[in-house]
Amino acid sequence: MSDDHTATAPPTALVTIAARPFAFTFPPGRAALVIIDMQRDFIEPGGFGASLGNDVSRLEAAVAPTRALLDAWRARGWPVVHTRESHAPDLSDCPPAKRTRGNPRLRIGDHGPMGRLLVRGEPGCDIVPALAPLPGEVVIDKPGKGAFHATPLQGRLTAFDVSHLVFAGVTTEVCVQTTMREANDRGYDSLLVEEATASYFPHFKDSAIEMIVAQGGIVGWAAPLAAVLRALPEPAPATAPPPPPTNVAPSPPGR
Ligand code: TIU
Repeated sequence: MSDDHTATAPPTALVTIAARPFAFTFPPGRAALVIIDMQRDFIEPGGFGASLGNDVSRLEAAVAPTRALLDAWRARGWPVVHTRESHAPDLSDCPPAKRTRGNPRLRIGDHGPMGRLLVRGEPGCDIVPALAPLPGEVVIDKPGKGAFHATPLQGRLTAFDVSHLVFAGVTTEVCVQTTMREANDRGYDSLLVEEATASYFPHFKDSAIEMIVAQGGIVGWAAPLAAVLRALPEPAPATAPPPPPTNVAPSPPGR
């Protein structure tokens, strides 16, 4: 037995995050990081969020913490899912009730400074550069607020053999909370990382987190970023290059 209590835990040990309302525990690799709608249309001026009259500068604070999570998941080779709230160019997947509600400056599909609002392929629909998906990462285009509605998300999670979801993204009380509720009803345990989510209304963010963790985690868990990062096992070392063959004599110097 070793006396070295700082030794790295074996890779099969459960990950245990100090969270509310109690510890969030998952087998390594079986928690997907789900990043909700970190799109220019919500975070930058001139997009969909601004068209609704919101102060979009409030969302920027979630970008760097989300990047820290993304780096941590990528370093461990764990599953990452990005979502985009988006519609087909002909808006065939946008219910009229969604497009016509209220009195925004611009509606979904209208032309703004970053292209047509919330339309796939337009610059505003892209994920912000700091969080751009890497080739091979799952990107789910979702016509609703929830990421399970009318998307292949559940099948992709099943293919990853995922049992737990760790959430980041915007906005806390709209697309993040809706997706966490959908996930809860589908049997996933979900954790929201507090600094990695934001709302145009800070008190809505706080209230949404309280709603999620209340009643013994009626929807899920919440934890600060530091508690998540602290709990993760060390990433596996990069695969070393193969050693040089030993049965070949080295060339003499000067040849
Ligand atoms: N308006 C608002 O707060 N959110 C959305 O419309 N979509 C997402 O939350 N992604």
